[in-house]
Amino acid sequence: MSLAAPVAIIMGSRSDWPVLRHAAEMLEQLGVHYDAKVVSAHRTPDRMYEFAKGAKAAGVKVIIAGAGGAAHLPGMTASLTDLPVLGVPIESKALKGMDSLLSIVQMPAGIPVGTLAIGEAGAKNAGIMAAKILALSDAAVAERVAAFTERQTASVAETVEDA
Ligand code: RP5
Repeated sequence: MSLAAPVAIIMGSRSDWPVLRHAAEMLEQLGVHYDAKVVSAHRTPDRMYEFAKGAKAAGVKVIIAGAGGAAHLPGMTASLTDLPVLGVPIESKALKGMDSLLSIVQMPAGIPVGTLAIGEAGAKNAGIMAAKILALSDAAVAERVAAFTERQTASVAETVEDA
């Protein structure tokens, strides 16, 4: 029995929400339910462990994990669950998110994290990617993803006259 929304958005700090909310908004646009919570690999390791170990049984299908700096949350979460984990590097002040990106993307073979772009684009794409994963077994979500892509294509003007 599913107890949780199919997508869980977790983030290392409340300060990551202004970026991760773009994933949430994309999921809302695509009609996909999500839960969002702060789960820090460093400050709340027990919460991370409990979440990652329980997510699948609770009905979660895809995890979006955003973190910045020494961004261990996506990789640690992936090591604790069979669910697909999408990592969103947060743009850090000191190193502009390169630290976050490299921390998330350079996983050892055997523990994959699907790493997206740094910041807002990565968060939006994580939302779309999560919906596309669900769409493999949910025709209604597949239709909404296809409609979103069609609308996006139709919105791109060929001319630059009014740009
Ligand atoms: C990481 O440290 C978080 O994901 C966040 O991006 C970064 C800074 O966190 P705060 O100091 O703003 O809480 O764990």
